[in-house]
Amino acid sequence: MSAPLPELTSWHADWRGLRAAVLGLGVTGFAAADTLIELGVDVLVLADRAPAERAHLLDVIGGRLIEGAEAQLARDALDEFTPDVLIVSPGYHPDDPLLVHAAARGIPVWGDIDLAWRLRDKTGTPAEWITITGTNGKTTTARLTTAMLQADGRRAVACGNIGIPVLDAIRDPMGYDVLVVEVSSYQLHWMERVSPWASVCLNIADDHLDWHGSRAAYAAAKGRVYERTRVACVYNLGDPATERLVRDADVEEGARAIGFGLGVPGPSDLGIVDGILCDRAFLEDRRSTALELTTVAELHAAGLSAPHIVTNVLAASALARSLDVPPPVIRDTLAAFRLDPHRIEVVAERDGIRWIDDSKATNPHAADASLGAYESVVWVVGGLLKGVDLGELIAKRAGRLRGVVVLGEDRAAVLEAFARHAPGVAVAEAVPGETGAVMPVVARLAAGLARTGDVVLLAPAAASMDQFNDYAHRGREFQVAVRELLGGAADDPDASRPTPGP
Ligand code: UMA
Repeated sequence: MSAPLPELTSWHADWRGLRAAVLGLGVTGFAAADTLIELGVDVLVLADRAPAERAHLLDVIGGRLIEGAEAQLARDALDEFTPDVLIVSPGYHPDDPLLVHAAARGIPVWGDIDLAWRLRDKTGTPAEWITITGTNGKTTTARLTTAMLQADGRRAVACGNIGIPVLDAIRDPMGYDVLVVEVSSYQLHWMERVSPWASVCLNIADDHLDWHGSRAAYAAAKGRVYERTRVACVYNLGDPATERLVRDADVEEGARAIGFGLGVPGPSDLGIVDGILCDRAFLEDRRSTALELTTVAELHAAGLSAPHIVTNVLAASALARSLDVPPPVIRDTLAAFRLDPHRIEVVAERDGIRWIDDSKATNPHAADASLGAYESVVWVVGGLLKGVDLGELIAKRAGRLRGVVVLGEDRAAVLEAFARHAPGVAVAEAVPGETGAVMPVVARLAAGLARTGDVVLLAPAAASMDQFNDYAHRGREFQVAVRELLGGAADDPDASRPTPGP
């Protein structure tokens, strides 16, 4: 018999003999099963579909698997197994029949992040956690924060929704000083124990409404990032909803609210004064002085000067400053930092037309930030809309649009939205060619619409899985099509990065 559930709050507790069901065999499910088996727990994995390689590995390490979409079968397996606890992968909807069944049986459900929090003392002194969420910019902010901490000599790793399960990070034999945890709204839904050093919700806009059911439920999930924060709740001065979430959160005594924004910072904020990024939060005399972090000109040179990226830089700086990373280290880190591919990546410039791949803009909020960085745009938009309406965004940005190329499965809805909200804008529909490839069609249509001085911007405001494997695949196909259309080498794209607005 293991220790009772409430006592299982340490790697070194007695987990042996516990019975745990794990839902899902993706990245998370496998990490959970592997961890629990290492602790001597009896593990049963349930998944509608299980990748063959992971299923094999699970078998090798001694886990059992029930695979299949047959709900009754899964329920019977669960009943027979009589688990003490169920660990759920983030992709499962809370209304999933198995979760409902488990709830009816009174089986406690834990998310993988909470399980990792319980086990964080494996290698001795646990790492401090920084938690990062928001509709957009999570990954960039997590990478920036991690780079700043590493440059200051800390052992830090970005993990969580970024692709490395936190359960893998806490099991690293060398141990870490800081875990920079990117958390999705799905993971936040199940998060009840984590007590981070610092936390941030970068922004909130409509996304994943099909999963959460409503805007309010989505915002509530995001707000959980601030719960139990110990030192700094970092929020976006340009997005009042994030400040409300801080105010509503139950934080530890002494935790401070730290704002960031593109304007002049007040005391306790980070912001910009005359092109200089300043910290007025983490210094003794914050009433009358400020610390210089870097300049907008230096960010421009590093390709980090689009307004939404500058806000990510400010958020990451706040998180790093909460852990005392010195301003010169932040400055040097930013100068050397490069964004991941498919994030406002300049693909080519020809005849005064810039072609930009922001395939990572998978929702209207991200596309809005991208559109806002350019004056005259041929916008490549569409894909899987995930229950989100583009009307508001189209109406807001119609004045910047030279033309539009619409792609994706949900084309009809997008075309209809343009007809209603931007009737004067030229719209072309990209129907896949005979080979099934859509991006060559997109590139041709966009070239037909663009004029000198324009930007052709792939910022689809939608998910990619209707026509591509993921956003990276979509971006790659776009880049290949653009280069083929323009025929070989394009001009030096480095000279043409966007500059931030006011
Ligand atoms: N499964 C089912 N039925 C379901 C759902 C899942 O059988 O209804 C099973 C299958 O076995 C499948 C597995 O669960 O193979 C997949 O589980 P999952 O969807 O929870 O995904 P993981 O592979 O565990 O990856 C998850 C995150 N994915 C999602 O939340 C959808 C990854 O974020 C994250 O990197 C990883 O955990 C480690 O923390 C990806 C993501 O797309 C990048 N996130 C969304 C986003 O950023 O918008 C939220």
